[in-house]
Amino acid sequence: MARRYTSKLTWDDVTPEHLYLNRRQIMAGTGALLGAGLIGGQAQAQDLEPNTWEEITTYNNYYEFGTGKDDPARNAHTLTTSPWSIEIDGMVDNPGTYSFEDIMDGMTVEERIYRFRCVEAWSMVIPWNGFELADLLDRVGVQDGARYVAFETANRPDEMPGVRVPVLDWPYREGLRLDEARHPLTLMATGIYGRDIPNQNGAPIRLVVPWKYGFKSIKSIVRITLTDEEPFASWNQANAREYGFYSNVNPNVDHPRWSQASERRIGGGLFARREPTLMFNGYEEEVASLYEGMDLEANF
Ligand SMILES: Nc1nc2c(c(=O)[nH]1)N[C@H]1C(S)=C(S)[C@@H](COP(=O)(O)O)O[C@H]1N2
Ligand SMILES: [Mo]
Repeated sequence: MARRYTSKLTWDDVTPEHLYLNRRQIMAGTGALLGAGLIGGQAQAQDLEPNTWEEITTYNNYYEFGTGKDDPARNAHTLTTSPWSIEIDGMVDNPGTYSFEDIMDGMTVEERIYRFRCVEAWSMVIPWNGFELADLLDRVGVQDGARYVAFETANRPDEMPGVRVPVLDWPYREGLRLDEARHPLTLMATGIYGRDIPNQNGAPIRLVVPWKYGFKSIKSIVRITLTDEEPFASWNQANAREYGFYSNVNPNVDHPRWSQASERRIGGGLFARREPTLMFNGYEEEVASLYEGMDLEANF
């Protein structure tokens, strides 16, 4: 069901220009790409071939609906996503409970094809529809002194069979530093392939932070809090040795139990392949400056 804010932009209109150029280069044929320096571009272009709707919506992590990859697609239909509202509180000028419709009103919804990298070393490419989180933060007015943004997922035992099991300390919560939250790549997603986001992917609204491992991209958000303290983050709290607060994709820092140097692209059948994992999931040019001077092995 299309909503009135659904964008009519095409992929080429919104894909970051250097990625778009890589797409064009590969379509022009591989012969011209064999010079050193363009090989990386070629790999990036291949990475941006989107996964199918079927793959994106049937292979999920959403522990509120079970821990199996196929559990969310089977179980998440019980989640009521309309009406929906988000409580925005903490260090903001205009705290309050905002309906989904209020939030969407006047927002510029774009289509963005992002690489997605799960900490479990699989990946997809997903065409999201969404707006920049920075636009929402500007609307509510972030107060001086705020340094972090905390997010919370709905916690509904009646609708979410998974929260009756203490796999995590529910509700699912995540956090970003304010500059990460304000980065133009950070999206509040409401759609996939131009359709409303399906429940298993985090309906009606979820975060997408493409340079971080998938678990930072929290689903079905009901609360956003501006704070001056590092927020509670579910996986970090569950196992701080394995999951850091930052969780930036980094092929040089292994998970204690497996390598992060490569990833398995979901789908593709006969063409299924492992690909090298890129620093910051391929968004290094855009986001590396956020972490200048930080030890990324200590702050993983
Ligand atoms: N509320 C909530 N958000 C969540 C999760 C979850 O279990 N609960 N799983 C995370 C993990 S580990 C991943 S890999 C992504 C998966 O997003 P997708 O199913 O849309 O691909 O969602 C993230 N957001
Ligand atoms: Mo994940």
